[in-house]
Amino acid sequence: MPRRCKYCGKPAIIHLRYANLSLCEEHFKQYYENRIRKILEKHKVRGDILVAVSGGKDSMSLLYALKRLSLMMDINPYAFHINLGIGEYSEMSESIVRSFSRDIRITLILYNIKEELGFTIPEIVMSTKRPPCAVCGIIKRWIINKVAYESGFEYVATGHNIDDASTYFLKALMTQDIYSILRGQHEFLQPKMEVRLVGRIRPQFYLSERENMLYAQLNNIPVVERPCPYSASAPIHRYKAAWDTLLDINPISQINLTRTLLRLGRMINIKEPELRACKICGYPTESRDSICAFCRLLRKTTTNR
Ligand code: Q46
Ligand code: ZN
Ligand code: ZN
Repeated sequence: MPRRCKYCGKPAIIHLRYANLSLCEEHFKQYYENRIRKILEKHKVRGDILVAVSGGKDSMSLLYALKRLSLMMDINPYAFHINLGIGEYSEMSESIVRSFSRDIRITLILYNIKEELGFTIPEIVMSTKRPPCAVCGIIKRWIINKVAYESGFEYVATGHNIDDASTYFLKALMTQDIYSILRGQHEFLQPKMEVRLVGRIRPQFYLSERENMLYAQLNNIPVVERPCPYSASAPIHRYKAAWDTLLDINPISQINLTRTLLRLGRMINIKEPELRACKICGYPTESRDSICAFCRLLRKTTTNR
């Protein structure tokens, strides 16, 4: 027998096994936006929020949901996109983010790394010989924090989902990376403006890629169809694939693993690393020699040119 929506009895378009919940289109959209709203309310995030938008389904759905929520909450989302210089993938991403932000009337801040830093991601990868996604992650984190800080934002929202958080933990468990397990992945990180560190909120932390994709489809949100050419080689994607089997056995296993390890992290409560100002860029770093990972990468790129 076809499943029916728990709230109105109409034919369901999705069954969320982790919650044993069937929903029609209207109630799924409501459920999705409510989950985002609750995370913002829980952490008292309000006012201007810089939303890091890559053009993928997670961040584009986040931007749209925040725009809708801004009609009923005291939040004001701005879109932020970084053109990473990864060939056609970056050109398509920028164009989709540009047109979507314009369509839903959200101010877009654009950052082109070739123009601002003088190098594209492929160029930095070539000269440093480091794994592309590790390079890209360091560069993006630094840029997002710097632009948010200099533009006066207290919070940045990113499109991390439960697949990302649980895979981070799974990989850390499989590689005995105890420090990453205890440090965790969090739905919220407090701003520390005194050390130029902007707060982070991940409103889709407990939503899955599948839910984000469905929300995007139901709202006709455009997304970049082409994957980043580096994504297939990233080890994290291979760990992600392992969840298909585990979720089949236990549909709430991703959420449970994430919650368990976060709880463990709180119980053990490791000392927060001391942050120092990087002596090159002035942004915070944990590094003892006071040179942040971003400046180290850029220095290596310039030297190896
Ligand atoms: S853009 Fe950058 Fe991703 Fe491409 S290089 Fe890797 S991290 S896969 S989200
Ligand atoms: Zn319904
Ligand atoms: Zn630096």
